[in-house]
Amino acid sequence: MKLLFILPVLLLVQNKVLKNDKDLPQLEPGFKIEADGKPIVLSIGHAAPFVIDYDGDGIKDLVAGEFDDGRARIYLNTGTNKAPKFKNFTYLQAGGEDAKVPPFCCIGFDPSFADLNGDGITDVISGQFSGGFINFYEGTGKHPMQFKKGVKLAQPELEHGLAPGNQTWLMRTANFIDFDSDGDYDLVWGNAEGAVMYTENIGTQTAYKFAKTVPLNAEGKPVAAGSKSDPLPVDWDGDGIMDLLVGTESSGIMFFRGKAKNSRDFYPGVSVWPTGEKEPYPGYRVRLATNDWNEDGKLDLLVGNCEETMIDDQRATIGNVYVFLRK
Ligand SMILES: [Ca+2]
Ligand SMILES: [Ca+2]
Ligand SMILES: [Ca+2]
Ligand SMILES: [Ca+2]
Repeated sequence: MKLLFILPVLLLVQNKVLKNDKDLPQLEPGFKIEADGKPIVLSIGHAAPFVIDYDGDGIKDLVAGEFDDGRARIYLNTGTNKAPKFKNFTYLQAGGEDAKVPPFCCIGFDPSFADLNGDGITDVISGQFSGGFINFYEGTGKHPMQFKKGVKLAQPELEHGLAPGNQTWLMRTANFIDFDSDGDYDLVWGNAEGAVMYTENIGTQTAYKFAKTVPLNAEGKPVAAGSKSDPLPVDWDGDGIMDLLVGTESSGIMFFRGKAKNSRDFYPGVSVWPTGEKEPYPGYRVRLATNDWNEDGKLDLLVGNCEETMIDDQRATIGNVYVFLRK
């Protein structure tokens, strides 16, 4: 009698584990985002996309970080929300000049937009390779967006030095999101060793203060995503529970399905691509964003990559931004 009562509950829980490919959100073949009829090419690669209405006209725009000079390009949308079109770009401005982070190894400008200080104006943040530093550019409220000169976030937890042999603070890919749904922005970040870390904001909406960093887990063990992880917390399967998409060095993208609201524990990671399918883009070191790109009510995936090529007979790296629409 007792068993009969418990069994349906167990089945319900087990169904949440991805059993096979049909449980994966299905994606259409991808395409490269173009500007003026040609694919956008990010200099020295490490393309890091973010979608936001940059000029405040109600139509979403594209921000794409790149390695070269550690800058971020702004592509204003000359089309619509349903059918974005881009022409040319300008560089993201802070303190009256191009905002730059120190590009090194495997990360250039890696933008995350959030109103971190809660003044109603969007700010922009980017991690960097060395020292675990996070660059904070406070928004001024102008349209198109303008930012104050960058500062390193002044929080002890965010200022760990470069300990010999410790890769934890190297290549901090920082994403700000309200992970625990308490109204303030928390920090979810990846690093050179492929971990996914969580630094909770224990301050208030207007005065951030960060707790000690802890790992995010899969089945109770710290998430291990190969190396050079770029985690993106998002409800990817649309069940109301936050999941984790993690871009990796090898070009793969892992999907960790969320177990419960505000839980730091996730189901085991699987590829977002069906079993046996190769990633539908060349290169490696992918950076992710999600957005309903074609406004059909379904969340789509944007992937920035890094790819080796030849420019003027010299070996070089470039990056593109791909869109994968949800079926
Ligand atoms: Ca702000
Ligand atoms: Ca929060
Ligand atoms: Ca979910
Ligand atoms: Ca869509």
